[in-house]
Amino acid sequence: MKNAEAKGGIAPLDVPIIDIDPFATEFLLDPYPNHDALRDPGPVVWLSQYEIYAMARFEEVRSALLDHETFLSGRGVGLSDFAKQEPWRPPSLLLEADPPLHERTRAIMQSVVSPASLKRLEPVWKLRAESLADDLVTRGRFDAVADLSEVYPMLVFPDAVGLMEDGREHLLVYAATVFNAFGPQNDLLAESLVAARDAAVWVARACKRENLCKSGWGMGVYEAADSGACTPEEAERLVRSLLSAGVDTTVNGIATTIHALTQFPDQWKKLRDNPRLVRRAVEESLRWDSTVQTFFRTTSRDVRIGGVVIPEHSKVLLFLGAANRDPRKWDRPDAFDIARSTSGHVGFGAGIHQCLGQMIARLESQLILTALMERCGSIKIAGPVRRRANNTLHAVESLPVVVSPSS
Ligand code: QZP
Repeated sequence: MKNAEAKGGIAPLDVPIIDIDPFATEFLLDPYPNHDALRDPGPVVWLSQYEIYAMARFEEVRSALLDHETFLSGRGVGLSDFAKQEPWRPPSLLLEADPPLHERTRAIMQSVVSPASLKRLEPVWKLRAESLADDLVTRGRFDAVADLSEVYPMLVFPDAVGLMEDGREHLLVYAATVFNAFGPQNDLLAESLVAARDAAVWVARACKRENLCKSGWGMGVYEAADSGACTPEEAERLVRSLLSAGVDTTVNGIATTIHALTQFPDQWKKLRDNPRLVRRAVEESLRWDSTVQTFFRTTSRDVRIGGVVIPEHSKVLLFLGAANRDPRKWDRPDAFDIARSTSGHVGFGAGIHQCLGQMIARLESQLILTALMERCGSIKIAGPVRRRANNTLHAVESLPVVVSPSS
């Protein structure tokens, strides 16, 4: 048994048993060849390596996400069951919480990260996207990760939160650990925890009221505490959520969108012919290669799915990335098609925990992609594409490209 943490028990009789390890490096680098083996045997499968249940079909994944009373988040959304094991950091009051706590914290965050605040930020974010795209097109050849997807979110998001300037480079190291920690205690997590020691200290400091500037989202959370919506300690933890969730996700989402467009040049052309498709391109990228590939829930009761009863207190692994390519739901699921309807995709999750920052993610992605496509006639892969293994994110490490200026 690989996991000391899940202790799901012996294999149930009525569930297809799969011995694939979805947290093995080869799987993490390229999950797609394995998805049929997870989806086809049935709506629920048993992963023998971790002794847990899993679901990879669209219908069941989406239904589980919508049923937050049966599929709990409060015992952690990773493999580790907080009821049995101490979490690596104090639990998130948002992600790793159930109602009624979650209702209160979610409302606070939604009032802070508001559409109005995004509208105010948009003009500056647009200028920064345009100036970065100007530089990149002048260079002609660049790495769409190191020079673009890791750069643009860092040019806009930390300022919007109101973070101190010094040490912002810790954000990506910290987030990589947050996402590795949803998986098992494998080498990836162990190495990540060591690498992130300084980053965790920095993040803790950055979340303090005295280190946030007056007019950012971070201070907005403390002001909610001032008006009685939460305690100052809760505010600090909620600011940590912004730092945990807000950078690595968009970094990899933007890289993936560019990766997709380089692999499907007809779609790049279609986008340039009709720039209004940029919204759809971003959404289709999330469906086609979901940044967040997996998440867990814990059952609050015995629940019947298909012919299977998952017992109460079971960890269940949800394959968002597999659901988003389920042929039972999507026509030509493996085709990246920016004109298709992606309605219902679970790339941002679904239900009460659906991505709080999705409007931020969309805005960043759309602005940088628009700036790029306005300036580049073509964009082509110009070297080896490297993936970065992460227990949750389908991450890109290097994406060398060459662009031609638009004529
Ligand atoms: C990470 C937190 C895709 C999500 C799991 C990203 C995420 C959301 C929230 C937090 C962390 O609240 O710390």
